[in-house]
Amino acid sequence: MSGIVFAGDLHASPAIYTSLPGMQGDSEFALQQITDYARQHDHALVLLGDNFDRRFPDSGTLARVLELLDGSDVAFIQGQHDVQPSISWPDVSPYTVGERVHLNGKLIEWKGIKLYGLDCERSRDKLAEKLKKVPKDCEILCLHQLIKQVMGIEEAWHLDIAQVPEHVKYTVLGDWHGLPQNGETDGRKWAYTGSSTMRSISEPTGKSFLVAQKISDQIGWERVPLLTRPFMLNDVRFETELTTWCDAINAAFQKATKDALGKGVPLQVARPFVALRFNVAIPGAHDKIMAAIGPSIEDGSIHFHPMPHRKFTPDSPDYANVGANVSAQAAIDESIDKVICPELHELVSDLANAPDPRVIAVAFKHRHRVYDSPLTGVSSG
Ligand SMILES: [Mn+2]
Repeated sequence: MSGIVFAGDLHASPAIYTSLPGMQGDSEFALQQITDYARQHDHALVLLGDNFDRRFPDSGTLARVLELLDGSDVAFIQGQHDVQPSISWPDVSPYTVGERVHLNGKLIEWKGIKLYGLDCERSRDKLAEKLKKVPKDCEILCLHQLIKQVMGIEEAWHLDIAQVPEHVKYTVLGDWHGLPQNGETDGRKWAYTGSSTMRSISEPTGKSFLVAQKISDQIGWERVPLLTRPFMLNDVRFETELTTWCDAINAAFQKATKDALGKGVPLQVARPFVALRFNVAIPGAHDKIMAAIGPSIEDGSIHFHPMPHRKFTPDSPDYANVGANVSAQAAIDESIDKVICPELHELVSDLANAPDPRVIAVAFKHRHRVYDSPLTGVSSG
């Protein structure tokens, strides 16, 4: 049974990070997997915006994307990254094989499913107006928006999903790069695909796309994982940890590369992205790291992103030598700044060190007149 593949935030571009121009091929490999899957299953494809990383993509990226899309029926909306007021990028090829539909304000029926879409709209008022015009028979609405139900913070969202007309069965959205999310709000079902490639170190590394199929008048959904570049993020706070990391990193990244190649990831994308957050107070940290992995960076076996941790300043070199068996007090000193938060530091230290922490809690409550706490039955006296 053929259906529709929905993929979001491809951000097609040669390289992901400007600081690592040699790390290439991630978005192309993601699109390759998506279009291969669509063709193998005779699915149509919907791209949910930010299909290109820039409003003016480089010609090589544009050519490769058009080549990969060729042969599939593709509908798309535009995100804030790739929006063009006149002709949109997936539309520029005059030799397209397969249908190509810019879904902004259009209703189409593919694979028995009625789809409607809107380009990214950052004005809440304008978006609300546009949503009123969603046709009555639209089954899946495609948007590129951050919704209230996921963002939480008032300033961060553009759409309350409750604004989507009730007759819409499903809303599928791009724009959210975080963990895939879906839910139901006031009877409206919605889902984010999540981004197809990593754009920031803070994103989750697992990527996926969604597939909708209509079976006996019901739309069923499936989430399909994408293969991605191995990502290795480590934290090194003490000298002993750095030594361990330096001893183990080469074997670890070689295994990650081998595993990725075994799953069918091309060599260019199988080379791990290694990020290391390390304490700058560790003596000779940079030299030790480079002695361990310098040659592997040099020959392109890994892409290295150093993250010197400046919270630990050289004025406090003792942190580097606390060792692996760190005491509770040392951990507290490290996590809570004694100068900035003296009261919190004192409370947590007292709680950790007291034979009976309840005594500290009671004393604290009295001192701060927190008499109505629901936590205990301690009398305010
Ligand atoms: Mn995006």
